[in-house]
Amino acid sequence: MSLDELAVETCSWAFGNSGTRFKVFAQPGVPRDPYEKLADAAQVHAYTGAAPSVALHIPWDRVDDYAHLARYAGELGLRIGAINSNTFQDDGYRLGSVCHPDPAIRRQAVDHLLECVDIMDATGSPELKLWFADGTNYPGQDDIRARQDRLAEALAEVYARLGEGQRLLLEYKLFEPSFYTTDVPDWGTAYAHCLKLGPKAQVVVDTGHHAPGVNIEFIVAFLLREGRLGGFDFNSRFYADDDLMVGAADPFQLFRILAEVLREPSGGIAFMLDQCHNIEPKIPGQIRSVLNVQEAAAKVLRIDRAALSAAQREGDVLAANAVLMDAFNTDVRPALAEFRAAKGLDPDPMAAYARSGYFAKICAERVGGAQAGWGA
Ligand code: LRH
Ligand code: MN
Repeated sequence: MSLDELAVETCSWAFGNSGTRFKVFAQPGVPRDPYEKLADAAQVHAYTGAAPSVALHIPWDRVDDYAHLARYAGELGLRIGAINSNTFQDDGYRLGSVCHPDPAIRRQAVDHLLECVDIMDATGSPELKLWFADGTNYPGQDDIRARQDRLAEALAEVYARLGEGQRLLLEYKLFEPSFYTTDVPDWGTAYAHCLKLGPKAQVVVDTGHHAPGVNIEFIVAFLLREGRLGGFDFNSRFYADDDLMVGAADPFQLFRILAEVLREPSGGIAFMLDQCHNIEPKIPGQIRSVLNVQEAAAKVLRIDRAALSAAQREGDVLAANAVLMDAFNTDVRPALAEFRAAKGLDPDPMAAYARSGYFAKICAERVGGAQAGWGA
């Protein structure tokens, strides 16, 4: 992959208000509907040239006419990316959704997933991204294996509904909101379900969904080798699912992950952001995140692969490590500024956006109405 081909998918919910269980801090100028979220996402693409699609989350982005929304995205120079389901906010989902003991609740959840595929048909989106909050909080609360049976049954029904060119991306997460079992807790569980489903089912690696110390690039290498890496939910964390800006907490980890992905043509791997800008301004937060992925990718593209393979073959541990560290320690910012200028973009997207006056404009315009958020 060349830097020109690098495309990072922003996420609609990053432009809305978000927070923690302690507080959601509302910010001025926050969008009130999916159209305003798309307008903000278009700003990220306008200044980075590398964010041509935006993921939606249903029902947070529910509209009457999804085809009209997709056309509006097109007018903004964007396309609708992954459609994210939400089976974690209805009162009925207290004990789970597709894994719930009650078949009526499972039916409700599967019907929502099928509605998301209808939305993919209307928006032309190729990806259905499934994350399930399903799990238990206490030993004995439910039958762990029976829940897997229910999950497999639901996934099979949704998989069968997928149309031409559509795929299902299954996301795993170690814990939260469940604190004893999570029904899709790790890459192995997601991978096993995808294998059972078929070739249109792949795994999403959310960089915030692992136990501390897990080597994520190993998981990435393994899934790539199996052809089952569907994409990433990029963010970063110091502790748990902090959903901070990708590359902010651990730029070396992002570099190591991309070093595995960019070894080969990585077409078909979705680079999505899944973040919450709880205290920082949202559009600059997304711009900074896209730039962080670009910088990490630019460093990775400087890895001398021939020298690396030679050192690895010869078992020259230090030489092999040095090849990677040389690339990581390369300051790619001047080259990226030139790369942007050559594409007719401002070399400093953050400064260009700040000078644009867009923020002041939306703060003045977006008065009244309800600001978008997680609605949790
Ligand atoms: C769950 C998750 C999932 C989304 C949500 C916004 O933690 O990572 O990808 O549905 O965040
Ligand atoms: Mn995620």
